[in-house]
Amino acid sequence: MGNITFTMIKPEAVEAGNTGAILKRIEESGFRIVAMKKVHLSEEKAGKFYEVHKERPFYSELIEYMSGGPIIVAILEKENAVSDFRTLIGATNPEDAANGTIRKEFATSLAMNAIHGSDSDENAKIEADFHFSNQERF
Ligand code: IDP
Ligand code: MG
Repeated sequence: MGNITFTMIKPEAVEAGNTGAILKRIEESGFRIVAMKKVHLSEEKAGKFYEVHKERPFYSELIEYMSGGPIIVAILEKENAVSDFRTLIGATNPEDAANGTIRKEFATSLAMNAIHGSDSDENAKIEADFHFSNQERF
């Protein structure tokens, strides 16, 4: 038993057929999948998920992108889940992402960076609860 983080495989990575390869990287890195599904967020729902970024200049671009196609959402469990997962995915901008990270391998730009990872234990819980009921977690 560890703690949890929340992830999304973003639309362009799903569209490109990278779901399986990314999930393989995640499981090989010691994360256990607690819950997972494929969803297509409405603009309204994407807007609510990213409400913390409302004031940032890229907010409307982000909402359009994240509601532009289906995504994979999942809850992951591991010791130090949040920080270990941020290390695994790499920096927000793939140009700054370290070799061997998921964003280095799969991201196509700063905006289209393949994958999301929660930035704190508190946000991991909020984001997991946004997408999953308790009955969907195993
Ligand atoms: P994070 O995903 O690494 O935590 P955040 O700063 O929380 O990065 O930004 C959320 C998402 O918004 C990023 O993953 C990326 O898709 C997008 N984003 C961040 N900065 C920019 C930007 O300057 N232009 C366009 N999109 C951006
Ligand atoms: Mg973030």
